[in-house]
Amino acid sequence: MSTDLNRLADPTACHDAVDISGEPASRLAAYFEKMLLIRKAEERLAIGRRDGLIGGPVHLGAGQEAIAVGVSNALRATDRIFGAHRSHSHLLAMGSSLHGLFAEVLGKETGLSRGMGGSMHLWDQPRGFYGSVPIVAGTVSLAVGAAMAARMQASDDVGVAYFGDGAIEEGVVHESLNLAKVTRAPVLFVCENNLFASHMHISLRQPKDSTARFAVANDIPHRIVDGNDVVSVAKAASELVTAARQGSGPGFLEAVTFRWYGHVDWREDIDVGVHRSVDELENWRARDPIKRLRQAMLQAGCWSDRQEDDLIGKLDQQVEAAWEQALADPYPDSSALLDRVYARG
Ligand SMILES: Cc1ncc(C[n+]2csc(CCOP(=O)(O)OP(=O)(O)O)c2C)c(N)n1
Ligand SMILES: [Mg+2]
Repeated sequence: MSTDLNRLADPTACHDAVDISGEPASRLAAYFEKMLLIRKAEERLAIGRRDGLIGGPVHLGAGQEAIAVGVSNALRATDRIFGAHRSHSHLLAMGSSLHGLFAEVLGKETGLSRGMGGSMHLWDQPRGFYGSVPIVAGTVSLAVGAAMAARMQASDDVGVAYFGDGAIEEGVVHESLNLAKVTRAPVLFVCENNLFASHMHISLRQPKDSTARFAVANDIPHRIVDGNDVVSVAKAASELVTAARQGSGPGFLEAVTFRWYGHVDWREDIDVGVHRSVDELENWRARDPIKRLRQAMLQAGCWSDRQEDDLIGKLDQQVEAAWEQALADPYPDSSALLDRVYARG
């Protein structure tokens, strides 16, 4: 397990095109489009924050798109998905509206949480996204509860908890793993191990760099994958989700990746601390999940520059239209400030 993790965490390794053998071209094109859409949305938000148009902090996930897109391939709108502070990708990968996300981040009435939540309080239950909160690990136990509820309701829906390598240091994650196992809750734990919690590298916080060892400790089946390889992520997620739907209990996916921006907002190096160097970042940029899929598709002859130009044109237009609309939308009325916060007598 450790050797595998070390290889995946090495920024100079795993630069090759992803292995797409046996994958239908239509599915690959869909992965590509979703990852590119998420990348462009994150870049748009980065610029909006830089230019002072966004009032609150944004935690951007550029570089990590393959995880949400690969995992979501195994999910459906009736599943119960929970995220955290860096969850734009989790939401968009389920097909949420760009406009709803942008409007929320801008604090507009038309936002997914009616402008009351911002980037870290996202919600889109009709698409399976039950919510995200900034409290690190705060939603992990909720995903277990939602999974238990799904089973009591005799459905084969699953709970999903996305969290980071930093969240694994919260006690509630260990309680959640334990409870999920003993109750055989149909939940997928997805640890996006980007090797950092804020500015601290995992080697300064943990005796070992794998988070999946806590799944082993709880006798939960796990996979450790290259989080910048959408096909590997999708295959592993599909196996674990299928088993959970069939009643085998929880699964744990550790996807190793890296975020391109700093911990929060648009600067790459705002929180560069120990162990995060410009060289390392450049190596991780070269491991771009979108570029590696593109390379494989071009080599296999199932993608062309022309198709890509058309797609880029379409997505740029979508992103700009959603952003302009969100900017023009109204803020909530101040009389609504306490609605949905405190019960009214
Ligand atoms: C309970 C709690 N403790 C501390 C924080 C401050 N905080 C916000 S994000 C973060 C780091 C989280 O790292 P990780 O889980 O690896 O997620 P990543 O930011 O890498 O995506 C911390 C310590 C918080 N929001 N909640
Ligand atoms: Mg992290």
